[in-house]
Amino acid sequence: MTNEKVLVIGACGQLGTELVDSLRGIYGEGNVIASDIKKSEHEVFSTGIFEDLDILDVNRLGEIINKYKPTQVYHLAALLSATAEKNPEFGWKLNMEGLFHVLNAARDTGIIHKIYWPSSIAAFGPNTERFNTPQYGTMDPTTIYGISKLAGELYTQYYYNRWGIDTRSLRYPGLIGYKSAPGGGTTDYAVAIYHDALTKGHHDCFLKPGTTLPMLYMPDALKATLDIMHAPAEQIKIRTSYNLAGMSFAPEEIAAAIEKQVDGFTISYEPDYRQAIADSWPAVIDDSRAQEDWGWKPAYDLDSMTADMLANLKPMYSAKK
Ligand code: AKB
Repeated sequence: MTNEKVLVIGACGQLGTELVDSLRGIYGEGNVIASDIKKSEHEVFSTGIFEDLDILDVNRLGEIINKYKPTQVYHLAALLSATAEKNPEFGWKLNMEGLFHVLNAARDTGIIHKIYWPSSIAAFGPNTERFNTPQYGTMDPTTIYGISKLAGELYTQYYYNRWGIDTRSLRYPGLIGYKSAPGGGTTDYAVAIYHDALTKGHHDCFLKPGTTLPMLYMPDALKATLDIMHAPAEQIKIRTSYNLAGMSFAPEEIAAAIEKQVDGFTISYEPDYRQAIADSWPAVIDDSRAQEDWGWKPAYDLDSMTADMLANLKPMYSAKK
C-alpha cells in the first residue's frame, strides 16, 4: 500500500477530518494530501500535507494532481441536503461540476486509478419503499442534493463502464460522531442532541417525533469506507453506490437513549423545512448487497453509540469549564 498517494477533497468536513487521520495511519502522513477550500482549525490539520482547493477550480485541481500524482482520490466536497435547498443552483453546480472535474482528471491524466465518492440515502424519494429499502428500488429524490447524488451515482458507473476508472461509492445514512461537526444536513440533529444534552440538558429538535431515519456511527462509517476501497475490484459488483445501514431511530428514541445516561435530559420539537426532506427519505435500509459482496457489518447500535458519544464528549466539556 506504500506506493499509493491519496488525495482527499473536502477534507475538512465531518467525514473528511476523521478519514484523513485514518488514511495517514494506513498510508503514512507523507502520502495523504488533505485539501479543502479553507483549512479548518481542527488539530488533524496541524500536521501533514494540506492544499487549498476549490473543487470548481479545475486548473488548481490539475496543479495538485501534477504535484503529488495521487493514485486514489476521496472526493467528499459537496453541499448537503439542507444547505443545498437554500441555494439549489449552487448545490447542483458544486456537487456535479466537482465530480466531473475529478472523474475527468482520472480519465485524462491516467494518474488516478481509484475514486471514492459518497452517495446518500437522499438519492431515494417519497415513492421509495420506506422500510427495508432495497438496493434497486424506486429512486425519485425531491431535493437538489438527492438529485445530484442519483445523477452522480450514474455518472460514476458510466466512467467505470466506459473508461475503466475504479469508482466506488456508498449511500451514507446520517453520520454521527464526536470528533468533527456535521455541515448542513437533515440528520445533523442527531449530533447536536448529544452536545445539547451535556451543555443544556435539553434539545429542541427540528424534526418531529416519529421521524425514523437511517443513521451510522462514525467508526462504522470509516470502516465501511475503507473496507469498500480496499476490497478486491472483483468484489465490487455495484458501481452506482451500495446501500449501507447501521441503525434507524426517531428523535424520541435517541432522546430516550440519552436520558438513560444524562439525568433530567428533555427534548422538545419545532419542525422546520427539514421535516419535508426527512419525510421523503427511507426509514430502514436493506444493505444485504454490501454484506454479501464485501462483508459489511456495523459494530454499533443506538445504545452503544450513545454510551461512546457521551463518554468522549463529557471530558471535552468538563475541560472547557
Ligand atoms: C444529510 O442529512 O444531508 C446527510 C445525508 C443523509 O446525506 N447527512
